[in-house]
Amino acid sequence: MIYVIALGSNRRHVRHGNPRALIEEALRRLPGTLLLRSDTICTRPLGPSNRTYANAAAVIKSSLMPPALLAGLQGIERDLGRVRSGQAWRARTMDLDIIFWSEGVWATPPLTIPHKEFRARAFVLTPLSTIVPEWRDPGCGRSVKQLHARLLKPKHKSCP
Ligand code: A4P
Ligand code: MG
Repeated sequence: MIYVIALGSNRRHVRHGNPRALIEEALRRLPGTLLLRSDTICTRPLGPSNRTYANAAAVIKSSLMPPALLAGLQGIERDLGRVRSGQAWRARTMDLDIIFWSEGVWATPPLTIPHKEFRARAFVLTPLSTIVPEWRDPGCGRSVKQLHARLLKPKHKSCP
C-alpha cells in the first residue's frame, strides 16, 4: 500500500534539535520505504500555539494496514518526545497524520482517511502539491493541485 503522510513540529527536542531536524529524523523512521518527500517549510501556527511550525509531507510504501500504521506513527511521535496531555493542538515535537492511502477511504474510529481537515490547511496542501499534485481526494474527486488552488484563491465577498 502507498500512504501520504503529513509531518509537523513546532517544538525543539533536547537531543534531536529544532523542528526542521525533527522532521528529518521522523522521515528516517517512517515505517515503510520512503518514495517521495517534500522540502520542509515554515508555517504560521493555526490554533492556540504561537510557535512557528515546520511542515513537510512524504509518500511511503508499507505493508501495514491503516490502524497498524497509525500505531507505528504514534510510536514515532512518542519516541521523538511528543507529550499527550489531552489538550488539543498544544505545541508538539512531532505530529504525524495519515492524509491518503492508495485504497481510498478508511472510516473506522478512531481513524479517518483522508484526514478530515486537510482540505482547509495550506500547511498540508502546500507540501503535498509539490510531491503528489495529481493525487485525487476520494471524497470529492478533486486533485491536490485543485484543492490547493481553491484554498489559496482570494475569497471575494458577493455584492449586495
Ligand atoms: N486520527 C483520525 N484520523 C487520523 C489520521 N488520518 N491521521 C485520530 C492521524 N490521526 C488520525 O490526533 C488525534 C487523534 O486523531 C489520534 O489519536 C488518531 O486516532 P493527534 O495527532 O493525537 O492530536 P492532535 O494532532 O492534537 O490533533 P489533530 O486533530 O491531529 O490536530 P491536527 O489536525 O494535526 O492539528 N499549524 C501549522 N502551521 N502547522 C501544523 O502542523 N498542526 C496542528 C495540529 C495545529 N496547527 C498547526 C499544525
Ligand atoms: Mg495529529
